[in-house]
Amino acid sequence: VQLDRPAARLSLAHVLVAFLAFGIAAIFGMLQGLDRGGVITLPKWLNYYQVLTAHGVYMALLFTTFFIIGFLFSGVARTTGGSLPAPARRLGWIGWWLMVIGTLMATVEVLAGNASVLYTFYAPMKASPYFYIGAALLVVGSWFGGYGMFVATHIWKKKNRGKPTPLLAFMAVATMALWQIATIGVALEVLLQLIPWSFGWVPTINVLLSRMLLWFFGHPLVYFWLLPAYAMWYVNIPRIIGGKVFSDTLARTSFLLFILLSTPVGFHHQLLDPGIPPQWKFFHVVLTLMVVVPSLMTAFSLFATFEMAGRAKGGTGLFGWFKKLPWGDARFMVPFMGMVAFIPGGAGGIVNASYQLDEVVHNTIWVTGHFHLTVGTAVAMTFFGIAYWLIPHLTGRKLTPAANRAGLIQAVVWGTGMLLMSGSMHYLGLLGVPRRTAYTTYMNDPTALSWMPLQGVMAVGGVLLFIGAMIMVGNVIYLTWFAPKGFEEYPVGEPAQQEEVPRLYERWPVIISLAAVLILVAYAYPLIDVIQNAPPGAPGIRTW
Ligand code: HAS
Repeated sequence: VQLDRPAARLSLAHVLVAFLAFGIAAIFGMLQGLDRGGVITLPKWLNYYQVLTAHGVYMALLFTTFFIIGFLFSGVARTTGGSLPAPARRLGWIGWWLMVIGTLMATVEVLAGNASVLYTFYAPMKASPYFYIGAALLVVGSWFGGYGMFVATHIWKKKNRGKPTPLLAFMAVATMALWQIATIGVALEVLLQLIPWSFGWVPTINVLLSRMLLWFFGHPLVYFWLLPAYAMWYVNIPRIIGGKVFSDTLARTSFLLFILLSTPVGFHHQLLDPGIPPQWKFFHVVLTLMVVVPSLMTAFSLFATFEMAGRAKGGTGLFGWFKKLPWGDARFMVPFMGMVAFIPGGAGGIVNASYQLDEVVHNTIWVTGHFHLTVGTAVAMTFFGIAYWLIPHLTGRKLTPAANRAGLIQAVVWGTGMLLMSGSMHYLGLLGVPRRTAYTTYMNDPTALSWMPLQGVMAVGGVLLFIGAMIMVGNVIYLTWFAPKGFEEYPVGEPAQQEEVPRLYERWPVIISLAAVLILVAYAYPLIDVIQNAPPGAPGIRTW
């Protein structure tokens, strides 16, 4: 199935903005890495915190959100007949414009030095109101993207009564449903707290409440990044390796578990925050360890998919099937490297989530290492792998052997860069090195001086990542405008066996209500507590 032009244009518009943001983010990333490592000193008008904010916002918020919406739209179109109904496309374009306008507003403010608040924009650090409005537009725009996907799938369902939604479209709906729930937190924070406060309409802000609302959003945000990568691993990879989807129902189950469990866990980012009773933190820790389960199911399912495909190709013995996988195909190899990185990345997450262990690593550069393995390697490399077939499919071109080779080289450069950078970050974190600080030797303190060699390794890793990013951007430009014309397959795997999808799996009101109940149990009391008991008059801390 070839996507028709209108659907392809919508998807491509998102993907191209994503890679533009990615390229800019990579430049900022290298600059802040070199500054922190003491290799260069950034000027006052473009200081470390400004550049770090730009890097975080562009990479973690813009690259991901634009790419995800572009990819998921294409997945819905591909599995529901090759096109998107007009109302869905209209919603998609409204969303795209809102996101672009929001991006431009936020960019101006960051570059002007009015918003050096990092990508988590914690109060009481204050940015210009236009930065927050830009962020709000980004979120609202992404909602429209989600509505577009809901409408497209709904129309398909009406025409195909009784049939389950195709797996990839189901995953798109699940991801965007999760996103709708997650963004309630940040929307409330930005609209009711940050914007009025930064305009000066209210004198103070309830910092504890703002952090709680941010992390209500912040953890499901990471699953909003992860689930499209999982969709690729579950649905596209089997076809690329010449195999089958191990189990359709298992894949759907893991996505539903993410909807239920990814929000009521935010306190694991706040285990060291004041104002939250420890029993509530412990409750969120328990739920966090439960949200690990769908990832373990995914790992299991991937191993099964690989083994089945390898054996079908004649691989024998305990590991003979492994050799039969298409190691020279960038569409497989690049995401595979991401999967491998996700094993230590996920294990690090479990360390973070373990209440007592987090006391060791919280606010150290270990956490930065953790998210460069998860979002920076597992998710980003999967998105690269998607780009190698999605972009030529959308532009009517071919992934040439040269572009494939460039993809493999890019992956080695990126992977090595991450290994050096993230490895050093994890180690330094255990020594207590703080995250989010510009270059400092703490007045030549011997302990701080002993960190410097590894900070240098981090900077070398950063340079490699920059080179990798530029190869990627070059490949995106090539595949969009210069590769030879032709047809590139949009790979979608078939299930290994026909399974009856339980009807409950598509009863969205029931699923969302269940998620709401869990959220209420996990958050209602602490939220009321933090609103009612905020110390009035304390500087920078009051209820809205
Ligand atoms: Fe995390 C902090 C806990 C997953 C991103 N995380 C962060 C931050 C980010 C982030 C950005 O509990 C920093 C926020 C900030 O700026 O302050 N995280 C977890 C847990 C998981 C987890 C329990 N995180 C992610 C993912 C992210 C991400 C995914 C982005 C995409 N994280 C935390 C905690 C903190 C935190 C605390 C706060 C720390 C602090 O103190 O501030 C779990 O979801 C992880 C489960 C994953 C697995 C791995 C499954 C493996 C698979 C691959 C299979 C491989 C194959 C290939 C098949 C259990 C599916 C095999 C081939 C071979 C050859 C072997």
